[in-house]
Amino acid sequence: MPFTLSPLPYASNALEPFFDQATMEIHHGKHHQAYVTNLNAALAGGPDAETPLETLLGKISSFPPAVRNNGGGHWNHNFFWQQLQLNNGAAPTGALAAAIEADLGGYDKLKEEFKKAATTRFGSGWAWLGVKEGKLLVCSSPNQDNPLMDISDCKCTPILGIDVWEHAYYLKYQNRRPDFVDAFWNVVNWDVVANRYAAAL
Ligand code: MN3
Repeated sequence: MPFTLSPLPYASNALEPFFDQATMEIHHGKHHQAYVTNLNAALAGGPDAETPLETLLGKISSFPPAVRNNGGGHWNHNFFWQQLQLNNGAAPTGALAAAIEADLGGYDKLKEEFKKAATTRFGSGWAWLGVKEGKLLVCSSPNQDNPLMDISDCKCTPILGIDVWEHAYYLKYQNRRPDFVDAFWNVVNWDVVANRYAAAL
């Protein structure tokens, strides 16, 4: 079984009150675990059971939907957990802040564009902040697709992502996806995002 669920890098109540403990525990322990279990089942016995996940995503068009959905689900959730930390409303700083200003018109514009991408994604999916040819961009993808997939229409190196599946917010925010997106800015670990940005350049 090559793929495993890593523990959250903080306590499940560490992001209260913005991301509630019950949602975090179900989201990580049940939803993310299911992607891992189903990805391993989909690859079991085949030639790609040991292939690195990012390699699979880069040629995902050659795999059945179970690999696309669960491989995307596993990668996306790892990416999501790692970038979260209670930040007391802090804004990005340094080179990342300068790039947000230059490429997107500032942090308020980033929040506006990101919210638009997250709330207009019909059904389930993700919104992303990514780097393409040295510039920041905002986009979204359906289901568990992501910008690393060869089939993606928002191909880039993602540095920040939000899960807008109802399972990510329904217990606390019910149908209010826009409120969940607003709350998200209180739990972004900007050091992680800045490091991803530097690595993407
Ligand atoms: Mn999810």
